Amino acid sequence: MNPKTISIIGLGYIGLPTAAVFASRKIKVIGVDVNQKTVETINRGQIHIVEPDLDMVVHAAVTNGYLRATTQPEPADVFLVAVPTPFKGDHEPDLAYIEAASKSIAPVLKRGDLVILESTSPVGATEQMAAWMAESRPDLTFPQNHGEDSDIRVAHCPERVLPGQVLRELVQNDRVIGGMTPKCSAAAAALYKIFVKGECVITNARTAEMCKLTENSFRDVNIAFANELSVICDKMGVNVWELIKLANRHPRVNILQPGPGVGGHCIAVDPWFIVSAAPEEARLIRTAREVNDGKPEWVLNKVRLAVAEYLQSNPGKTAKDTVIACFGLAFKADIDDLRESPALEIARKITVAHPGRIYAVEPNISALPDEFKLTKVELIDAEKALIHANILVLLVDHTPFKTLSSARTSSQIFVDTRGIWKA
Ligand code: SAJ
Repeated sequence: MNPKTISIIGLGYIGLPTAAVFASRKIKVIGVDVNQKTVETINRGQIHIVEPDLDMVVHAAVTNGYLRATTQPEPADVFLVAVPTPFKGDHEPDLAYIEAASKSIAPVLKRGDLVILESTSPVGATEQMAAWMAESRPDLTFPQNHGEDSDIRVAHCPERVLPGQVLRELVQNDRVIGGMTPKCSAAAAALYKIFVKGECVITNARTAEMCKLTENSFRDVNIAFANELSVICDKMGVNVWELIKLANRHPRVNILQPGPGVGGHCIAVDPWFIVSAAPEEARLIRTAREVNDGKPEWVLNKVRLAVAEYLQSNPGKTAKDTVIACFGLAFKADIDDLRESPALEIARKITVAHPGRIYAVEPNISALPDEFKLTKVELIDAEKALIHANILVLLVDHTPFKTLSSARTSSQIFVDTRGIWKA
């Protein structure tokens, strides 16, 4: 495939890096986003998200004239939809962004165009997207009713890159390509081969949709196993971190790491799309979600017990005199992303419940999120927190936290949710 122009709809954590990588291969890319500020930032050659090296690639793409952003879709040969798919109140997938994107590109579609859905989606979403476009453009034919000979080709190709390593994984990872017809798949595979060094494996749209949901559910279920083990081991007085290291020496055992819960906008969301489609059958997947979602409450109880223990060994002190420091707010190590972060949720709940001083240590941000304004939480550096806090709560295994253990004093009580501090 040799497209002259590619349009990327949604310039977020997936859309922007993808746009920049296509542009770096000297293809004209039109990025479309509903947010005017995002569009202006990108057109200045800057970025609105944090991802290693992305600023350089975007700056080069814009300066060289290959990448331009706009709020209104324009004609192109390929449209790549990378918009969010959150869930609604009862964990049902919310396709509103995909619907809006489909309806916004429909007026500029022309015969021969290829439309690819990259957003993580429930099974059937690609067909639904094609139906929305067909509704708006009765003058064009689509694969659902014209098969191989349709004017417009439609495919699902889920993104699978790890935040923090997006630029490397975009190029190196294998891609699952699910066209609505074999011709759609072939066109999409040819497109990705422009920059993908991994294999482009062809299947149908529904299997590709389920594949992405399966990958994230697999990880969620495995983290839930580790989280459940951590709760069981705590009850039994067994060190779960040592236990997992030992068990993982078995050639067919590979247990993941327990933590304060599962965060981010993917693993804590996508399994619900399976549960919502098969509520009776998806028993393990639902339970894993519940186990992981229950972990922050368990950690909060540990913090309450730590405060009680501190007060017991320091007669005359009150909870108001007790200083708690939370180490880490991000949803995982060495990133600044606070979205759906269990660490942030725990810090927020400590802030509500604890009458004393609270420190937050988060080396990857320069200011606390707005919700902490007007609260007693103070963003300080790790050294200061280690001097002044009585209770240390380790929530994220950021690299700089790993060596802090030796600086603790024996009177400080700690709650280590990541197993990186020595007892
Ligand atoms: N976590 C643990 N223990 C572990 C591993 C992770 O508690 O052993 C926690 C993390 O702290 C974090 C959450 O799980 O809160 C998710 O982190 P992650 O690194 O497992 O995954 P994400 O959300 O950053 O990215 C995932 C990836 N999916 C898989 O690895 C199967 C990525 O490849 C996907 O592209 C991404 O979701 C997505 O966009 O769907």
